[in-house]
Amino acid sequence: MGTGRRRVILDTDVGGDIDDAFAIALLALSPEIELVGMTTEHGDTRRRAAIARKLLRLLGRGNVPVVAGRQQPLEPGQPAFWGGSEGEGFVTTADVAAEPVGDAVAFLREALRASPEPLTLITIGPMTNVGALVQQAPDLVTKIKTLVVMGGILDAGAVPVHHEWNLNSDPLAAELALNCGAPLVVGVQDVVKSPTIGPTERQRLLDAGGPAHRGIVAMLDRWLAVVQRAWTSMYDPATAAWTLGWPYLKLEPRRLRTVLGPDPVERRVSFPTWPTLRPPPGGVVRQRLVRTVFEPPDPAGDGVQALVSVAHDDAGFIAAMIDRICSGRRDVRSE
Ligand SMILES: [Ca+2]
Repeated sequence: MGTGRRRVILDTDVGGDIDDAFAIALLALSPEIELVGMTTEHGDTRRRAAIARKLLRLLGRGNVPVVAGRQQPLEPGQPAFWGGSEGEGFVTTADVAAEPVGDAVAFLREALRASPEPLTLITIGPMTNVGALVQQAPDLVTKIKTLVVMGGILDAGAVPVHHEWNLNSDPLAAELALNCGAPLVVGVQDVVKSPTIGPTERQRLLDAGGPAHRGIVAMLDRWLAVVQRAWTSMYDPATAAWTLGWPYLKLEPRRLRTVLGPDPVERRVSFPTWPTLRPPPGGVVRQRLVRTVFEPPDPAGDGVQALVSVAHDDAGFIAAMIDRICSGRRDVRSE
C-alpha cells in the first residue's frame, strides 16, 4: 500500500498567527506527500480543529482527519495564552460546536502504530501533543521518520529568548520532544521569519477566487489588524515545505542542546486590543524559559544531532507557495 511518498502529520496551533493556515493549505495541495492527518494544540483546540477542518474541506481535502489536542501545556502551572483572531470571519459558532473534543495524542499513537512505515511529524506550534506522546509512548519514537520543528533560535543575539513562542509556550513539552531521539529538522525563528507576504500575495489569493482563498484572506486581514502591519512572516510553511523536497530552506547539521531555565522568570505578553485575544492575567506570566543552543556537529558527543535552518530563499519560496495555494480548487461551496 506504500505510495513512496513521505507520510506526514501536521501538528498546528492554527487560529493564532496566520502562517499556520498557509502551512495547512500548502501541505493539503501538495502531491509530494501523503497527508495522514492534522492535530491541533494549545488553548481552544476545538476551535483550532474547526478552522483546519473547514480549510481542508474548502481545499477539497475533507478526507484528511483532524483531531483536537491538548489545551493546556505540560509545563506545570503554565497557562495557555495566545494572541490571534482565532478564525474570525472564517468559522462559525456552529462549526466550532460541531467539532469533536478529540484526543490528538491518542490519534498520534495509533497513527504511528498502524503506519507500515515511519511517519514524519511536523510541529508548527507549542510542542505539547508531541511532548505528551513522548511521555506516554516512548517506544513509538522509532516510528517517527523525521520530527520537523518550527521553533528555537539559531543566533542567540538575534531574538530575545522570551520572544521565541513555540518552545516557550510549553518548555517541558519542548524539552521532551526535542530530546526524544527522532531525527530532527528545525526551522529556527531567526531564519524562517524572513519570508513574508503582504498586499501583493493577498491580492493573488483573492484573484484565485476559491472559497478557501477568500477564507485565508479573511483570516489574514484579521491577523494583520492584530499585529498592526501590512505584512507577516511565513515561519510555519517555510519550515513545513522541507517535507515537499523544496530547496528553499538551507539546512546544516548541528548538535542541539536545550537549556531549560531552572527558575521562573517574568514574561510580559502584550497584544494589541482584539476581542478574541486570551492574554495571561495582567499580561504577565511567570514561567521557566527554554532556549536552544546549536553547536558544531559531533556524532560521537552528547546532544542531539539536528539539521537546522541557516538560511532561506525567501523570494523563491513565497512565489512557489503562493502558486501552489492559488492552484487550489475554486469549485467547493463555502457553505
Ligand atoms: Ca504556528
